[in-house]
Amino acid sequence: MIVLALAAFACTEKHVRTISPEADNLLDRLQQAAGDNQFFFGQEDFPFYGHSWEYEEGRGDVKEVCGSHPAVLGSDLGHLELGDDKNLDGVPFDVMRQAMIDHYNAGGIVTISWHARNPATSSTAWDVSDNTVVASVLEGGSHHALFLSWLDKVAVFLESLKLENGTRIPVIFRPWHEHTGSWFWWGRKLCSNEEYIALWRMTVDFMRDRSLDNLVMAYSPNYGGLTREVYMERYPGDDYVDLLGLDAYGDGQEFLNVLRNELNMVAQLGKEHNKPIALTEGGMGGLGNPEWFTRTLLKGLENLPVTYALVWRNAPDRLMPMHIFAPYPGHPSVEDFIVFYEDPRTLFLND
Ligand code: BMA
Repeated sequence: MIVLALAAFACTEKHVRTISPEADNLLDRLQQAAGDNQFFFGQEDFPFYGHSWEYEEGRGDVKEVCGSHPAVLGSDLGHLELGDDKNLDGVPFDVMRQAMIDHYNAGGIVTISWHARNPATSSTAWDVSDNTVVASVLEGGSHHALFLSWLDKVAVFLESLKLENGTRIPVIFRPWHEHTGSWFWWGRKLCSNEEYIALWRMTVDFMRDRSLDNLVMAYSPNYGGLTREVYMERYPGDDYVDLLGLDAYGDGQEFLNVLRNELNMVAQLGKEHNKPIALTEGGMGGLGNPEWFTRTLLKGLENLPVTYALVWRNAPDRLMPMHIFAPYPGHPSVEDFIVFYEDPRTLFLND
């Protein structure tokens, strides 16, 4: 009896789950938006660069099209694990930190993903040459110590996201995403369900042991072929996830049908598990359909309790031609985007 009681105490002492008032408030804001049949619009990296500019204070492609920045700022921590001062897309971490704090102060929402490099081969997150990598970072594995040092660097960054009064800003943290596909070293064919869940829990427990209570953990499988079973087969548990996501890229009727089906399923799961849901990543690469925002995105989310939708980055054209997911001034989808912006269901930073 005594032994059991002690064990239970030790268990609750370690990995304690607490959520800061700011993170709790963020969850409430998300649920409230969905309750009002609205969603927050977001874009990856929008304050750092756009189609034809880089690092110019105050600029933003979306803002230059409709008058407001997106409500959600997404950015990625890839290469932080290497000790670099810029992320995998060249964004200095100091600039990123300040932009996140400023965005929160302006009323916005911040989300972070992490395209961590392959810890076994030192190549990119997309190196799927070896299916023992996840196992190797878990306790007892050959890359466990290295991986803990990576988690430490991420924790240090997350700890630094604070206001002058010391309050940490709430962050939707979304590691190990699109795991139902097999293009990242943590993908479906690259590890077992048990290994994936262990990777996720180890990540969350590490942050909890550092008292990081400002994180809203987002789980985001990839669009396509998602039955309930597939969506949930790697679910780390209600204590380890705060938001149910979906990453979905595409256009056209077939895409729309599947998107709505899968979001419906995620919405049902969100209801059962009492978690907000979101389109955690998406878009139409190159934005070739000038009516994508109203005909695909708005239609895709219609009457579903999706709390936010984040489109991917507008990379500078000189670096990646037409790697764009939102309009910039002069783009053929500007007119349609303004209709999207003015729709009472969409929430931008100005809202
Ligand atoms: C991908 C592309 C890459 C980028 C990565 C991480 O979808 O945009 O160019 O490095 O995301 O942001």
